[in-house]
Amino acid sequence: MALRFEILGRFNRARAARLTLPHFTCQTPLFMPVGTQGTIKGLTTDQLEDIGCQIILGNTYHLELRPGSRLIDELGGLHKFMNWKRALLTDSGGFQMVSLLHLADITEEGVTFQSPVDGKPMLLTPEESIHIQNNIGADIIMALDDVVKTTITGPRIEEAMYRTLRWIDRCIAAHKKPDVQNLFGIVQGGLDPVLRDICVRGLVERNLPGYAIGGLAGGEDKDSFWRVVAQCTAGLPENKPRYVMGVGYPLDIVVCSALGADMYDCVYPTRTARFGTALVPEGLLKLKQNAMATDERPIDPTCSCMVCKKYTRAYLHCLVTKDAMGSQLLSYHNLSFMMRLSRDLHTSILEGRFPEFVRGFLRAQFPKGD
Ligand code: PRF
Ligand code: ZN
Repeated sequence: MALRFEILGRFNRARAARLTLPHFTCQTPLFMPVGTQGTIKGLTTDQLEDIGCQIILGNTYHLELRPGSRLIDELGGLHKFMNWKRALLTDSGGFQMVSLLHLADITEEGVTFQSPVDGKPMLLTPEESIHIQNNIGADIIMALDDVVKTTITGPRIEEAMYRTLRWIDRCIAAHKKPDVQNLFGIVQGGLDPVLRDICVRGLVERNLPGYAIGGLAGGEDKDSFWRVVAQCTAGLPENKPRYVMGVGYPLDIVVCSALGADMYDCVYPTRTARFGTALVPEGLLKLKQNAMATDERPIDPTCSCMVCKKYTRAYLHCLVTKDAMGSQLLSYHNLSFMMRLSRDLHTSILEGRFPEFVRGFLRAQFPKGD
C-alpha cells in the first residue's frame, strides 16, 4: 500500500484524518478540483498551491486522447509534465460511459468509445485503463467501473454492479505499481441497498488502500443520495479513506462528511465560475446581475483569498463572461472557498466543535430555516 491514513479526530461518524500519499501529505475531509486535461482551467499550479489544493484530478480518457499516456510517461509522468508537486488522482474513464454515453458501447470486455478527435473506436478495458493510469503516475488511480445513472431502474443496475466487481479483479491483476500508486475500488449498485451491500462487501474483501462511492450525484433526490452514502460509509473499513465521486455542492460535502466520507471531487466550483457565479457563505453570488455593477465590496468580505483582497464585485461584473480573466479570478475564489470549507471541516472535527460549525454553515445558507 502506498498510503497511510491516520484518523486524528472524530465527531460521531465524521473523521478528521491525515492522508499520506507518495507526493503529498493531505488533511481530510478534502475537496479535489478537477483538471480533466492536466490543468485546472485558468489557474497555474503555483496558484493552486497558494490556495491550499492538496490533490487534483486528471482523467484517463481525456489524457489518453491528448497528449497520450505514452508521451506523458516518456516525459517523466503527469506530475512533472504539468509541474504539480503535490498529489494527483486519475479517474478510470468509467464515468465517461455516462457522460458520453452516446459515444460509448459497454461489453464485458470493456468500453468502446468513438474518439471525438478522429472518430476511431478506442477500447478501454480494465487492463488498459490501469495501464494508462500506471503511465500517468498519479498517487491514486481508480478502478474501471460500469456506471449507470441512478435514475434508471431494472436489471441494468444489477448487471453494472456485478460487472464492476468482476472488473476489480482484472484491475488488481493489471496494476503494476502498487508500491507507488494506490488503486481505489468503486462501490456501485444504484439506489438499491441490497446491491450496494453486495458491492461494499465484495470490494472490502479485496483489501484495497481506499474506496470510492460511485454512481451518485446523477439526478437522484437528496434523500436517496444521502441514504446510499450513509449505508456505504457504515460498511467500509474505518481505517481507509472514503471518496464520494462527483460531489460537489458545499452542502453535500458537509452532509457527507458528517456521514463519514473523506474525499470529494467536482467540476462545479470551476464550471459555475465560468458562468459568472461565486460561492459565498450565504450560497451563490451572481456577478452578472446589474446590482453588481456599482458594488465596491469584495465577493466575500470573510474570504482572505487574493481575489477578495484585490478586486471589487463591480470590476468582476465587468469581466465575467466577457474576458477569460473573469473566469480565472472567479475560479480562484471558488476553489479558495472549497479549500476553506475543507480546512474548516477538518479543524472543527479535530477541535470538537463540528456540530457548531455545521449549524453555522446551515444558518448562513438557509437563513429562513428552510
Ligand atoms: N465512477 C467513476 N467516476 C465518477 C463517478 C463514478 O460513479 C461519478 C459519480 N457520478 C463521478 N465520477 N469512475
Ligand atoms: Zn475570495
